[in-house]
Amino acid sequence: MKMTFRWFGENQDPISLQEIRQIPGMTGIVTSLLDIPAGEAWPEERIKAVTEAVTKAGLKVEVIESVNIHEDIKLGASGRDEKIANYILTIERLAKYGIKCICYNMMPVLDWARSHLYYDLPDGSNTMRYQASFMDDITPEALAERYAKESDVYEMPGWEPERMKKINELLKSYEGMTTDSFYANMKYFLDAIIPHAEKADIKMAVHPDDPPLPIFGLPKLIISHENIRRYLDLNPSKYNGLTLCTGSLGAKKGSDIPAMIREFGAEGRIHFTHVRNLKFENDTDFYESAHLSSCGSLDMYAIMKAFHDVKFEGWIRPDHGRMIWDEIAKKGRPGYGLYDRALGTNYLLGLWEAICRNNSC
Ligand SMILES: [Mn+2]
Repeated sequence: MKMTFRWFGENQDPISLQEIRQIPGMTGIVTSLLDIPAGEAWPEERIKAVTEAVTKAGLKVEVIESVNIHEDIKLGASGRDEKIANYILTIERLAKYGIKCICYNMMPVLDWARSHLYYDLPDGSNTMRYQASFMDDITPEALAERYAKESDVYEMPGWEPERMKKINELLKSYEGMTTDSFYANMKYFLDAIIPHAEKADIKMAVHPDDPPLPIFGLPKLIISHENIRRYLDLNPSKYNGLTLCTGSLGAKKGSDIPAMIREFGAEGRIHFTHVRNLKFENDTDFYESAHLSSCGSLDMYAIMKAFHDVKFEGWIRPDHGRMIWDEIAKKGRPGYGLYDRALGTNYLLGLWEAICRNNSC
């Protein structure tokens, strides 16, 4: 298991690589080039610059999160072949600089969504929250405006104002899309890229839809054990794998995350994992809690034990944390402050050490 931390890049993140390096047990960085639009090939000099900056800081970058998928690919639209060719170019260029895993998602139109970015908790911290009734009553434009106002220093990936201008057009393009045709479009993409990922030795790791609930009538496919199985079966290569995100899968009540880890992990299909906790307020509403089992609704010990039992050797990172210790003043990206994720890291490493010692490995 290799412990990593998400860093959004120079001028994109208030947290420095030096601060991340000081987290005990931290070895790697997960990053991206946020300004390159989906569908374009990543310029080699940019990849070189970011990997060199991370190496210079004493850390390693082996995972990219994310190389985003253009809507034409998800929709099976006529422009998809050109975008797929650029995706393959990006895979080949990333491989030259030591990248071993690419995280991406198949969420239509929108990236992850929450009703509240800074929801106050009784202990004085704040966190992200998902309240279903709030989401039912809001338009995508109003939600984007709210995000822009609340997170006013950094644009939220997937919710960029430029993109939001075309939101209704984008939503419309999914009208009439059936589950079968969506899977067919995914298969077309996977069959095109996976042979190149194999050659480049880069593991592709799809991230589940977050949250695993329908928003604005859009189809949500990567949300459950059954759907993940169908996605992995679209292309049987081990290079077609999963980013197991406990917070995304866990937001669907009743999901048995340890069972998924045991099944997909034993098959060597989990390459990357985001491990975080959340606290259910009722069947659909939740807020993102501190990582400890006692703070949320997920059993973090059972999750880490399952990873241990399948001999997980991929990359792990703590995921969204709360904003604590006046961090809000530093304007961290929602969910991506330094302190709570650093605490989460060490909680996960503590669980791991105890599990390993108890199992004499
Ligand atoms: Mn995640």
